[in-house]
Amino acid sequence: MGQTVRIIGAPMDYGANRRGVDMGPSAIRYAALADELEGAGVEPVDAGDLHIPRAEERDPDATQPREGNAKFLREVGDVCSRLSEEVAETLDDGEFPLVLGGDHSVAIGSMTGASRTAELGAIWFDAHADLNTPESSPSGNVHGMPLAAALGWGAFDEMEWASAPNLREESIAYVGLRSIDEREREWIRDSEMTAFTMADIDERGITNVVEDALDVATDGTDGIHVSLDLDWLDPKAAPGVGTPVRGGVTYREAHSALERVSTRNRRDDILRSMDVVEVNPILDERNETATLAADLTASAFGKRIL
Ligand code: NNH
Ligand code: MN
Ligand code: MN
Ligand code: MN
Repeated sequence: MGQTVRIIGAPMDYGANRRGVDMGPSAIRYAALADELEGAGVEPVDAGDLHIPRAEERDPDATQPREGNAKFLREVGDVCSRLSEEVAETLDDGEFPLVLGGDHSVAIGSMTGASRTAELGAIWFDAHADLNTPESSPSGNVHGMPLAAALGWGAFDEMEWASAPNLREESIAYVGLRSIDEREREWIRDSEMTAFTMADIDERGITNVVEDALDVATDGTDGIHVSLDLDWLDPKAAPGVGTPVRGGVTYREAHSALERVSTRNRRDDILRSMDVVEVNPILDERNETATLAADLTASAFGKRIL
């Protein structure tokens, strides 16, 4: 048997603008994630779900940053701190942390945990840039902020749970961007991050773009975090997400991308952690988006057609 992959459910929806993503971990498990992983040649172990109080029992505005707006900030901080511990412990135990969201703010916990004892690169498969700070956010939803949080930008600099200790801008690559807020656009241009938009994929093809993203994230790092937001895909392929944006990657492009990740991983042992987020079963059609999430994860771990 290959590597042990520890499945960690983070059924949290505090960071999203609507309920439903808290059911993501159940839906992805129901879509036979464990069998898919076994088929890919790794050994899944399920650590169960983090305990997450229901949003209705909490006050979204109980804690606010010094400036701006970030709903359920205290709750997100609490969950991400616990998740970070679990991810770090998984790595200590020699296993691979696979985090099932939940909304994309879980990535703050994944990345802080995975970067405790290693320089971390990151590939962000997403329609969105997730680079808002509480000051710039148009929505106050923390799922639009995880990269800013992990980089310690804006009001996040004083939140100890948020910053990833060993994650540098220059080791982050976006793939598939198509919905960027005004301030995010300026910040991406001024930053050292690498951003491949849908236009880059149109022009150069998904495999070239992903190879370049892998070069960026692996250069000078000890391993990479792969963050897979299902709204990265076109809504035709992945309807079960809270913030669909037309013009995303196709079913085949998505598989191809994650197959590139696994091919590189087989060669250079680069994968350190991964999260699969934003699956919303309430908005889905026959669990199709969760099924796709499970399939794509298996592709990242080496599942092949033949
Ligand atoms: N950029 C918007 C915001 O910050 C939308 C973010 N939504 C996402 N991100 N689903 O992946 O609110
Ligand atoms: Mn242990
Ligand atoms: Mn996202
Ligand atoms: Mn998104």
